[in-house]
Amino acid sequence: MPITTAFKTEIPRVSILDEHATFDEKLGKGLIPDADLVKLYEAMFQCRHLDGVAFRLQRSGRMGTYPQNMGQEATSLGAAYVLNKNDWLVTCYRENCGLFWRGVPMESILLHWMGDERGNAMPREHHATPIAVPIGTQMLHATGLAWAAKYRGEKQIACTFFGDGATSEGDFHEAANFAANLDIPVVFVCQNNFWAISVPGRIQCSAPTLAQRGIAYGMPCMQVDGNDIFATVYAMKEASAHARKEGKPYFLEMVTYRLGDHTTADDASRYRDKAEVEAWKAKDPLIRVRKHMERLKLWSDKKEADLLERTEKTVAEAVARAENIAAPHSTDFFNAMYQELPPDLALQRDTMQTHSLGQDPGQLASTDHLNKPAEHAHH
Ligand SMILES: Cc1ncc(C[n+]2csc(CCOP(=O)(O)OP(=O)(O)O)c2C)c(N)n1
Ligand SMILES: [Mg+2]
Repeated sequence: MPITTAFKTEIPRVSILDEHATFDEKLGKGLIPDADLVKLYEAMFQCRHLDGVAFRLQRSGRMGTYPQNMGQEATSLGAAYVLNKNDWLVTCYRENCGLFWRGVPMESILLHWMGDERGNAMPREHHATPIAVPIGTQMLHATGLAWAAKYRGEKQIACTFFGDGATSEGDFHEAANFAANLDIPVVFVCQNNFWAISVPGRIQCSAPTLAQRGIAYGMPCMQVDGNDIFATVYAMKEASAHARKEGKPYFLEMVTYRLGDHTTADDASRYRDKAEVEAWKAKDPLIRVRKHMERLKLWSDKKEADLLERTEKTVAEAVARAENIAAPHSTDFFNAMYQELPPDLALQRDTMQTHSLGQDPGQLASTDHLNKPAEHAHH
Protein backbone atom coordinates (compact mmCIF):
# COMPACT_ATOMS: atom_id res chain seq x y z
CA MET A 1 0.00 0.00 0.00
CA PRO A 2 1.29 3.42 -0.80
CA ILE A 3 1.60 5.89 2.03
CA THR A 4 -1.46 8.13 2.03
CA THR A 5 -2.25 11.29 3.94
CA ALA A 6 -4.17 10.66 7.15
CA PHE A 7 -4.85 14.31 7.86
CA LYS A 8 -4.00 17.65 6.38
CA THR A 9 -4.96 21.09 7.47
CA GLU A 10 -4.13 24.76 7.27
CA ILE A 11 -4.40 27.40 9.91
CA PRO A 12 -5.73 30.73 8.70
CA ARG A 13 -4.12 33.90 10.03
CA VAL A 14 -6.05 37.14 10.08
CA SER A 15 -4.64 40.68 10.05
CA ILE A 16 -6.67 43.64 8.79
CA LEU A 17 -5.16 46.85 10.17
CA ASP A 18 -1.49 45.96 10.32
CA GLU A 19 1.37 47.50 12.29
CA HIS A 20 1.96 50.07 9.52
CA ALA A 21 -1.73 51.02 9.75
CA THR A 22 -2.30 49.52 6.29
CA PHE A 23 -5.97 48.59 6.09
CA ASP A 24 -7.36 45.59 4.24
CA GLU A 25 -10.52 47.05 2.69
CA LYS A 26 -11.82 43.70 1.56
CA LEU A 27 -11.86 42.15 5.02
CA GLY A 28 -12.28 45.29 7.07
CA LYS A 29 -14.91 47.34 5.26
CA GLY A 30 -18.08 47.65 7.32
CA LEU A 31 -16.71 45.41 10.07
CA ILE A 32 -16.65 48.16 12.71
CA PRO A 33 -18.83 51.25 12.18
CA ASP A 34 -16.89 54.52 12.54
CA ALA A 35 -18.71 55.59 15.69
CA ASP A 36 -17.87 52.26 17.33
CA LEU A 37 -14.24 52.49 16.25
CA VAL A 38 -13.91 55.77 18.11
CA LYS A 39 -15.46 54.19 21.22
CA LEU A 40 -13.16 51.18 20.98
CA TYR A 41 -10.12 53.46 20.74
CA GLU A 42 -11.33 55.43 23.75
CA ALA A 43 -11.76 52.18 25.68
CA MET A 44 -8.18 51.10 24.92
CA PHE A 45 -6.87 54.56 25.79
CA GLN A 46 -8.69 54.49 29.13
CA CYS A 47 -7.38 51.03 29.93
CA ARG A 48 -3.84 52.16 29.09
CA HIS A 49 -4.19 55.21 31.29
CA LEU A 50 -5.44 53.07 34.18
CA ASP A 51 -2.30 50.93 33.84
CA GLY A 52 -0.09 53.95 34.46
CA VAL A 53 -2.14 55.05 37.45
CA ALA A 54 -2.23 51.52 38.90
CA PHE A 55 1.54 51.23 38.57
CA ARG A 56 2.03 54.42 40.58
CA LEU A 57 -0.54 53.31 43.18
CA GLN A 58 1.44 50.13 43.69
CA ARG A 59 4.77 51.93 43.91
CA SER A 60 3.39 54.32 46.50
CA GLY A 61 1.99 51.50 48.63
CA ARG A 62 -1.67 52.14 47.85
CA MET A 63 -2.21 48.90 45.94
CA GLY A 64 -0.87 45.33 46.00
CA THR A 65 0.66 43.56 43.02
CA TYR A 66 -0.82 44.69 39.69
CA PRO A 67 -0.42 43.13 36.22
CA GLN A 68 -0.31 45.80 33.55
CA ASN A 69 -2.41 45.09 30.44
CA MET A 70 -0.38 47.47 28.28
CA GLY A 71 -0.08 46.20 24.70
CA GLN A 72 -2.82 43.57 24.97
CA GLU A 73 -5.89 45.83 25.02
CA ALA A 74 -7.26 44.79 21.60
CA THR A 75 -7.57 41.08 22.38
CA SER A 76 -10.26 41.08 25.06
CA LEU A 77 -11.87 44.23 23.69
CA GLY A 78 -12.52 42.58 20.32
CA ALA A 79 -14.15 39.66 22.10
CA ALA A 80 -16.28 41.80 24.40
CA TYR A 81 -17.39 43.91 21.43
CA VAL A 82 -18.71 40.83 19.63
CA LEU A 83 -20.17 38.78 22.48
CA ASN A 84 -23.82 39.08 23.44
CA LYS A 85 -24.69 40.59 26.79
CA ASN A 86 -25.67 37.24 28.29
CA ASP A 87 -22.65 35.28 27.01
CA TRP A 88 -19.97 34.57 29.60
CA LEU A 89 -16.60 36.29 29.57
CA VAL A 90 -14.25 34.19 31.67
CA THR A 91 -10.88 35.87 31.99
CA CYS A 92 -7.56 35.73 33.73
CA TYR A 93 -5.90 39.01 34.73
CA ARG A 94 -4.97 40.96 31.61
CA GLU A 95 -8.41 41.55 30.13
CA ASN A 96 -9.45 44.80 31.79
CA CYS A 97 -10.36 46.36 28.47
CA GLY A 98 -12.95 43.71 27.62
CA LEU A 99 -14.34 43.69 31.14
CA PHE A 100 -14.82 47.48 31.14
CA TRP A 101 -16.49 47.27 27.74
CA ARG A 102 -19.02 44.86 29.24
CA GLY A 103 -19.68 47.37 32.01
CA VAL A 104 -17.64 45.93 34.87
CA PRO A 105 -16.85 48.97 37.04
CA MET A 106 -13.23 50.08 37.14
CA GLU A 107 -13.27 49.97 40.93
CA SER A 108 -13.99 46.23 40.88
CA ILE A 109 -10.61 45.71 39.23
CA LEU A 110 -8.89 48.21 41.52
CA LEU A 111 -10.41 46.63 44.63
CA HIS A 112 -9.29 43.18 43.53
CA TRP A 113 -5.65 44.29 43.31
CA MET A 114 -5.98 46.31 46.51
CA GLY A 115 -6.74 43.00 48.22
CA ASP A 116 -10.43 43.69 48.83
CA GLU A 117 -12.59 40.63 48.16
CA ARG A 118 -15.44 42.82 47.03
CA GLY A 119 -13.48 43.39 43.85
CA ASN A 120 -14.29 39.79 42.95
CA ALA A 121 -18.02 40.27 43.31
CA MET A 122 -18.54 41.28 39.69
CA PRO A 123 -22.04 42.67 39.20
CA ARG A 124 -24.08 39.70 37.99
CA GLU A 125 -25.56 41.40 34.96
CA HIS A 126 -22.16 41.61 33.25
CA HIS A 127 -21.76 37.83 33.07
CA ALA A 128 -18.07 38.07 33.89
CA THR A 129 -16.34 35.83 36.40
CA PRO A 130 -13.83 37.04 39.01
CA ILE A 131 -10.27 37.59 37.78
CA ALA A 132 -8.55 34.17 37.81
CA VAL A 133 -4.98 34.31 39.05
CA PRO A 134 -4.42 30.53 39.44
CA ILE A 135 -3.25 29.74 35.93
CA GLY A 136 -5.69 27.74 33.86
CA THR A 137 -8.61 27.27 36.23
CA GLN A 138 -10.90 29.61 34.31
CA MET A 139 -10.89 27.50 31.14
CA LEU A 140 -12.68 24.76 33.08
CA HIS A 141 -15.08 27.29 34.57
CA ALA A 142 -15.96 28.57 31.09
CA THR A 143 -16.55 25.03 29.85
CA GLY A 144 -18.78 24.33 32.83
CA LEU A 145 -20.76 27.53 32.37
CA ALA A 146 -21.36 26.85 28.68
CA TRP A 147 -22.25 23.23 29.46
CA ALA A 148 -24.81 24.37 32.02
CA ALA A 149 -26.30 26.78 29.47
CA LYS A 150 -26.53 23.98 26.92
CA TYR A 151 -28.14 21.68 29.51
CA ARG A 152 -30.76 24.32 30.26
CA GLY A 153 -31.37 24.93 26.58
CA GLU A 154 -30.17 28.53 26.77
CA LYS A 155 -28.59 30.11 23.72
CA GLN A 156 -25.52 31.28 25.56
CA ILE A 157 -21.85 30.73 24.83
CA ALA A 158 -18.75 31.25 26.94
CA CYS A 159 -15.49 32.85 25.91
CA THR A 160 -12.40 32.27 27.98
CA PHE A 161 -9.01 33.97 27.92
CA PHE A 162 -5.69 32.46 28.96
CA GLY A 163 -2.00 32.88 28.22
CA ASP A 164 0.52 30.88 26.19
CA GLY A 165 1.92 29.49 29.43
CA ALA A 166 -1.53 28.33 30.50
CA THR A 167 -1.67 25.90 27.56
CA SER A 168 0.95 23.83 29.40
CA GLU A 169 -1.44 23.28 32.30
CA GLY A 170 -3.51 20.10 32.55
CA ASP A 171 -6.57 22.28 33.07
CA PHE A 172 -6.32 23.58 29.51
CA HIS A 173 -6.20 20.08 28.03
CA GLU A 174 -9.08 18.87 30.18
CA ALA A 175 -11.25 21.85 29.28
CA ALA A 176 -10.43 21.59 25.56
CA ASN A 177 -11.02 17.84 25.41
CA PHE A 178 -14.24 18.05 27.39
CA ALA A 179 -15.64 20.95 25.34
CA ALA A 180 -14.78 19.32 22.03
CA ASN A 181 -16.10 15.89 22.89
CA LEU A 182 -19.30 17.01 24.56
CA ASP A 183 -20.05 19.72 21.98
CA ILE A 184 -19.90 22.69 24.31
CA PRO A 185 -20.00 26.19 22.84
CA VAL A 186 -16.83 27.76 24.24
CA VAL A 187 -14.48 30.12 22.43
CA PHE A 188 -10.99 29.45 23.74
CA VAL A 189 -8.79 32.51 23.31
CA CYS A 190 -5.09 31.98 23.88
CA GLN A 191 -3.25 35.27 24.25
CA ASN A 192 0.18 34.37 23.01
CA ASN A 193 2.41 37.14 24.35
CA PHE A 194 5.50 34.92 24.04
CA TRP A 195 6.30 34.94 27.74
CA ALA A 196 5.03 33.18 30.87
CA ILE A 197 6.69 35.53 33.34
CA SER A 198 10.36 34.84 32.44
CA VAL A 199 9.76 31.58 30.55
CA PRO A 200 9.85 32.11 26.77
CA GLY A 201 7.13 30.44 24.71
CA ARG A 202 9.63 28.54 22.54
CA ILE A 203 10.63 26.29 25.44
CA GLN A 204 7.01 25.84 26.44
CA CYS A 205 5.65 24.54 23.11
CA SER A 206 7.62 23.09 20.21
CA ALA A 207 4.86 23.42 17.62
CA PRO A 208 5.16 26.46 15.34
CA THR A 209 1.76 27.83 16.42
CA LEU A 210 -0.35 27.55 19.53
CA ALA A 211 -3.45 27.43 17.31
CA GLN A 212 -2.47 23.83 16.57
CA ARG A 213 -3.44 22.96 20.11
CA GLY A 214 -7.03 23.52 19.04
CA ILE A 215 -6.67 21.21 16.05
CA ALA A 216 -5.35 18.49 18.33
CA TYR A 217 -8.74 18.44 20.05
CA GLY A 218 -10.76 18.65 16.85
CA MET A 219 -11.63 22.34 17.05
CA PRO A 220 -11.50 24.78 14.17
CA CYS A 221 -8.88 27.39 14.87
CA MET A 222 -7.42 30.63 13.66
CA GLN A 223 -4.34 32.69 14.39
CA VAL A 224 -5.04 36.38 14.82
CA ASP A 225 -3.03 39.57 14.98
CA GLY A 226 -4.02 40.29 18.56
CA ASN A 227 -2.85 43.90 18.33
CA ASP A 228 -5.35 44.64 15.59
CA ILE A 229 -8.84 45.42 16.85
CA PHE A 230 -10.29 44.72 13.38
CA ALA A 231 -8.70 41.27 13.36
CA THR A 232 -9.81 40.39 16.87
CA VAL A 233 -13.37 41.47 16.06
CA TYR A 234 -13.31 39.54 12.77
CA ALA A 235 -12.02 36.38 14.45
CA MET A 236 -14.42 36.59 17.36
CA LYS A 237 -17.32 36.92 14.93
CA GLU A 238 -16.23 33.73 13.17
CA ALA A 239 -15.59 31.85 16.39
CA SER A 240 -18.72 32.94 18.24
CA ALA A 241 -20.95 32.28 15.20
CA HIS A 242 -19.51 28.76 15.01
CA ALA A 243 -20.05 28.18 18.74
CA ARG A 244 -23.60 29.51 18.55
CA LYS A 245 -24.65 27.75 15.35
CA GLU A 246 -22.88 24.42 15.76
CA GLY A 247 -22.87 24.36 19.55
CA LYS A 248 -19.18 23.52 19.45
CA PRO A 249 -15.90 25.06 20.62
CA TYR A 250 -13.46 27.17 18.60
CA PHE A 251 -9.84 28.02 19.30
CA LEU A 252 -8.25 31.40 18.64
CA GLU A 253 -4.58 32.19 19.07
CA MET A 254 -4.27 35.94 19.44
CA VAL A 255 -0.67 36.95 18.96
CA THR A 256 0.22 39.92 21.13
CA TYR A 257 2.85 41.23 23.54
CA ARG A 258 2.84 42.67 27.04
CA LEU A 259 4.74 45.91 26.89
CA GLY A 260 5.08 46.10 30.67
CA ASP A 261 6.53 43.81 33.30
CA HIS A 262 4.65 40.59 34.10
CA THR A 263 3.35 42.33 37.21
CA THR A 264 4.60 45.12 39.46
CA ALA A 265 6.50 42.37 41.32
CA ASP A 266 8.60 41.64 38.21
CA ASP A 267 11.38 43.37 36.29
CA ALA A 268 11.18 42.12 32.71
CA SER A 269 14.41 43.87 31.70
CA ARG A 270 16.21 41.03 33.49
CA TYR A 271 15.11 38.48 30.90
CA ARG A 272 13.79 40.33 27.81
CA ASP A 273 15.87 42.08 25.19
CA LYS A 274 15.33 45.77 24.85
CA ALA A 275 15.25 45.40 21.07
CA GLU A 276 12.39 42.89 21.30
CA VAL A 277 10.33 45.26 23.42
CA GLU A 278 11.06 48.19 21.09
CA ALA A 279 9.97 46.16 18.07
CA TRP A 280 6.65 45.43 19.74
CA LYS A 281 6.14 49.04 20.79
CA ALA A 282 5.93 49.81 17.09
CA LYS A 283 3.10 47.26 16.82
CA ASP A 284 1.08 48.91 19.59
CA PRO A 285 -2.67 48.31 19.12
CA LEU A 286 -3.53 51.95 19.90
CA ILE A 287 -1.12 53.67 17.51
CA ARG A 288 -2.48 51.98 14.39
CA VAL A 289 -6.12 52.71 15.26
CA ARG A 290 -5.28 56.35 15.88
CA LYS A 291 -3.54 56.60 12.49
CA HIS A 292 -6.48 54.90 10.80
CA MET A 293 -8.98 57.25 12.47
CA GLU A 294 -6.90 60.28 11.49
CA ARG A 295 -6.94 59.08 7.91
CA LEU A 296 -10.72 58.81 8.06
CA LYS A 297 -10.91 62.28 9.68
CA LEU A 298 -12.46 60.72 12.76
CA TRP A 299 -9.69 61.89 15.07
CA SER A 300 -7.49 64.88 15.84
CA ASP A 301 -4.98 66.13 18.41
CA LYS A 302 -7.77 68.14 19.97
CA LYS A 303 -9.93 65.01 20.39
CA GLU A 304 -6.97 63.17 21.88
CA ALA A 305 -6.40 65.99 24.40
CA ASP A 306 -10.09 66.02 25.34
CA LEU A 307 -10.04 62.26 25.76
CA LEU A 308 -7.04 62.47 28.09
CA GLU A 309 -8.82 65.03 30.23
CA ARG A 310 -11.99 62.92 30.47
CA THR A 311 -10.01 59.76 31.13
CA GLU A 312 -7.93 61.28 33.92
CA LYS A 313 -11.16 62.27 35.64
CA THR A 314 -12.83 58.85 35.15
CA VAL A 315 -9.83 56.97 36.51
CA ALA A 316 -9.26 59.35 39.44
CA GLU A 317 -12.91 59.00 40.44
CA ALA A 318 -12.71 55.20 40.29
CA VAL A 319 -9.57 55.24 42.44
CA ALA A 320 -11.29 57.50 44.96
CA ARG A 321 -14.32 55.17 45.10
CA ALA A 322 -12.09 52.15 45.62
CA GLU A 323 -9.99 53.83 48.32
CA ASN A 324 -12.95 55.31 50.18
CA ILE A 325 -15.13 52.22 50.31
CA ALA A 326 -16.32 51.48 53.86
CA ALA A 327 -14.42 48.67 55.59
CA PRO A 328 -16.15 45.29 55.29
CA HIS A 329 -17.80 43.67 58.30
CA SER A 330 -15.73 40.88 59.82
CA THR A 331 -18.35 38.26 58.89
CA ASP A 332 -18.92 39.39 55.31
CA PHE A 333 -16.71 36.68 53.90
CA PHE A 334 -19.29 34.08 54.94
CA ASN A 335 -21.79 35.59 52.55
CA ALA A 336 -20.21 35.19 49.12
CA MET A 337 -19.95 31.44 48.59
CA TYR A 338 -23.37 29.89 49.30
CA GLN A 339 -26.96 30.77 48.56
CA GLU A 340 -27.77 29.25 51.94
CA LEU A 341 -24.97 28.93 54.45
CA PRO A 342 -24.46 25.31 55.67
CA PRO A 343 -25.17 24.94 59.42
CA ASP A 344 -21.53 24.49 60.47
CA LEU A 345 -20.51 27.69 58.71
CA ALA A 346 -23.55 29.53 60.04
CA LEU A 347 -22.38 28.51 63.51
CA GLN A 348 -18.90 29.86 62.82
CA ARG A 349 -20.35 33.12 61.56
CA ASP A 350 -22.52 33.50 64.65
CA THR A 351 -19.62 32.60 66.90
CA MET A 352 -17.58 35.41 65.41
CA GLN A 353 -20.21 37.85 66.52
CA THR A 354 -19.92 36.85 70.17
CA HIS A 355 -16.89 37.17 72.41
CA SER A 356 -16.60 33.41 72.46
CA LEU A 357 -13.30 31.72 71.77
CA GLY A 358 -15.02 28.44 70.93
CA GLN A 359 -17.23 27.14 68.13
CA ASP A 360 -20.52 27.61 69.92
CA PRO A 361 -22.03 31.07 70.21
CA GLY A 362 -23.73 29.92 73.43
CA GLN A 363 -20.31 29.39 74.95
CA LEU A 364 -19.46 32.92 76.01
CA ALA A 365 -15.94 33.84 77.00
CA SER A 366 -16.60 37.16 78.69
CA THR A 367 -18.52 37.82 81.84
CA ASP A 368 -21.66 38.35 79.70
CA HIS A 369 -23.07 35.01 80.81
CA LEU A 370 -23.44 36.34 84.35
CA ASN A 371 -26.16 38.63 83.05
CA LYS A 372 -27.97 35.95 81.07
CA PRO A 373 -31.11 34.18 82.31
CA ALA A 374 -30.44 30.93 84.15
CA GLU A 375 -31.85 28.66 81.40
CA HIS A 376 -29.10 29.87 79.09
CA ALA A 377 -26.45 28.72 81.54
CA HIS A 378 -27.85 25.16 81.39
CA HIS A 379 -27.94 25.19 77.60
C1 LIG B 1 -1.39 27.28 38.93
C2 LIG B 1 -0.43 28.42 38.93
N1 LIG B 1 0.89 28.18 38.81
C3 LIG B 1 1.78 29.20 38.81
C4 LIG B 1 1.36 30.49 38.97
C5 LIG B 1 2.33 31.65 38.96
N2 LIG B 1 2.16 32.38 37.70
C6 LIG B 1 1.47 33.52 37.63
S1 LIG B 1 1.40 34.13 36.08
C7 LIG B 1 2.34 32.87 35.47
C8 LIG B 1 2.69 32.81 34.01
C9 LIG B 1 1.52 32.77 33.11
O1 LIG B 1 1.93 32.88 31.79
P1 LIG B 1 0.87 32.95 30.63
O2 LIG B 1 -0.13 31.87 30.78
O3 LIG B 1 1.62 33.01 29.34
O4 LIG B 1 0.11 34.33 30.93
P2 LIG B 1 0.56 35.84 30.70
O5 LIG B 1 0.75 36.43 32.06
O6 LIG B 1 1.79 35.86 29.87
O7 LIG B 1 -0.62 36.45 30.01
C10 LIG B 1 2.68 31.99 36.49
C11 LIG B 1 3.52 30.79 36.30
C12 LIG B 1 -0.04 30.70 39.12
N3 LIG B 1 -0.55 31.93 39.25
N4 LIG B 1 -0.90 29.67 39.11
MG1 LIG C 1 2.16 34.68 28.23
